[in-house]
This record gives sequence, C-alpha cells and structure tokens, in this order.
Amino acid sequence: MSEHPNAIRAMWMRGGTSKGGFFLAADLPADPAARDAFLLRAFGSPDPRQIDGMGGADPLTSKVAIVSRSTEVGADVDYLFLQVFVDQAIVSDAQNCGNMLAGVGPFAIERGLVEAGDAKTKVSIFMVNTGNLATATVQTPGGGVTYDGDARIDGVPGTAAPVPLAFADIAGSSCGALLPTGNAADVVDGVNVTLIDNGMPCVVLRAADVGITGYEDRATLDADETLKARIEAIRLKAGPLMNLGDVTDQSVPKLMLVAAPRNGGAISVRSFIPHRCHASIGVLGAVSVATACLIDGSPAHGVAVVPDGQSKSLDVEHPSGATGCVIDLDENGNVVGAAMLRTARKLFDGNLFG
Ligand code: NQM
Repeated sequence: MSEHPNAIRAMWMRGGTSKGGFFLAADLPADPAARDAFLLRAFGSPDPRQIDGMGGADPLTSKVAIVSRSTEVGADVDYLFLQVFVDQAIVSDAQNCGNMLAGVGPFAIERGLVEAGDAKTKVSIFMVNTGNLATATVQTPGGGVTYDGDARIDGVPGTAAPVPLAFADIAGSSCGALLPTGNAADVVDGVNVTLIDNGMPCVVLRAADVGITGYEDRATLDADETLKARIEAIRLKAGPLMNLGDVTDQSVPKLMLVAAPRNGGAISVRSFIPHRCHASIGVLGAVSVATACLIDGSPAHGVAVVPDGQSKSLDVEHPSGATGCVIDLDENGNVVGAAMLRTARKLFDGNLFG
C-alpha cells in the first residue's frame, strides 16, 4: 500500500476484449467488505456513467484481477476475478473471466511473482473463483514481457503479442457438472434451452425462440427492453436448476442466443452478460457455447456447423467478428480441454485512489 491511506498500487490492463484493474492480493485490504468498498469507490459504482471512478460504464471495463503466489499444486499464481457492477453497489466473485485471465500471466511476471524465461514463459494459473487451472504462454524475449506482436483478435483494433490460453477440466466449474440437470435440453419458461457449464454457466437458446434473428448489433439488443425482460425471466428460473441458487444479484448464468453461422464459423451468438449484450463474447462463455454445439439434442447443435475430429476448432461468430476456440474430446466424446488465443496490453501502472 502507498503512503496515502486511500491509495493502492494497481496496474490497468486490457485482457482480451475486456479491461480492468490488476492488483497484488497483498496490496488490497484483506477484509472482503473493506476491499469491495474500496473497489466500488475506485471504479465509481454505482453509477451508469461511473463518472467518479475508473470503470468505463460497461461491465466489460469494470473488472478486477487479484493475483498472488499460489500454494496449489502445479500452479504458479492464484487469480481471483471480481466483477464490479456498474449501476449497483455489488462486487461479485460468482463468475470467472477468461478475458482478464489473458493479463494475469504478464502481470505476474511484471510484479516478480513468476520469473521470465528466455523467449516464452508458461504461467500456470489457479482460477480461484472456480478452482480450475489455466496455462498462459507469455512472450518474454530477452527475459521481459512484450506486449507487441502480430496476433489479432476480433473486438480489439490492431495487433499484439499472442497470449495463448489452455484450460483443463473446466466442465462443471461452477455448476458441478457440464450439464447440471443431466439433460441435453430442458424447457425453461416455455423455451427449449441447454443449461451448460464448460467454464462458464450458460443458458443456450435459439435467438428465434425469443423473437430475434440473432444477427442484431449490440445497441439494438441493448435497447430491446421486451427481449431483456423475457430472457431475464428465463435466467432467474434457470439459476436454481443449474445449482446456482437465486441469481437475482449474480452475473451468472449468461444467456447465449444462437443462430446458424453466416461467415463460415460454427455458430452465431449474441450473449447477454447477463443484462447487457456482450460486444463480442467471453472466453469461457465461448468455450461453453461451442461445447453446446457438440451436444446432440441441444438447440445449438441443430444450427451449428461442426467439424470432424477429436480436437475441434470452432469459430464462434459474435457482434464484432468471431472468436476461435479449440475443444478437445477424448475417444468417448467427453470434453477434456479447451484452448483460445488472446492478447493483452499494459496501459497504466501506479496508485489508485478509493
Ligand atoms: O466468459 C464477460 C468477458 C466476460 C467473461 C462476461 C469472460 C469469459 O468478456 O471467460 O471473459 O461474460 O461477463 O470479459
């Protein structure tokens, strides 16, 4: 902590298509209530504009990564993700975030928690929210992190150094099972859905079943109050069925409104996270919806274009392009791993005032 009583050391980073504050756990108050009070003030929540803080008036830019050395077997660092709600005084640890995860490896190296290798450094990350491991490969030419490179991800202008992410055993991360009801499809509030968690709890349904095409842009969907009320009713009923309890004040499950792909991908998705439409799609959200495409009987399977083979590359089309993910299956068709390319960039390093 700095000498100013309300100042805490923070790094601001873009991780994938999200952005937020990265902190060493030791720099934040140990008491969660004091920590959350600091974060609400620092981000400027609750306020739709977050004018008095660092949040960008969007759930995708109102995010926190808390990193520390890990005591877990096989992990270098622990990563706790917190969602700072924009217009409610809520800081939630009920979900993980694969986009912010892209910044965790570089941050851990920059802060000296992990020693950089010569060209690339693998950082093994224990994701505290769900108890799963991820491996990030960070470009470290000459023993230091570089953010410059040729990798491109849709939803972010320009290019940057690649940060490939690999996940093992993320099925049932929050819900206890890949399909928490045991069914490929259920009817919730009159709509055919797949309730699935391959890293992120998601309700997957056909866009057409709630009266949209599934190709609309973010602004159009965010303005559609009738649609938002309809899918929130489905979400509130799905939460308990997914072992998540009352999800009124939670940011999970996410809603994945799917349609047939239009640009050569596997599926087209408009995701609600859960009250605003995502500008692209979350990392683990994409992995979960891509997994639903592989499940016979899912509303996603019926419209998806799925390649052959045990290691499947699926492009998930979204409002700003497509996100490619790889889903690995064993010989019995069970999901055993997933991978995705992200990039990250350091934006600011200094003191944050709460
Ligand atoms: O699903 C947004 C994001 C996310 C989460 C959200 C994410 C993921 O794009 O792993 O990355 O779904 O709230 O940052």
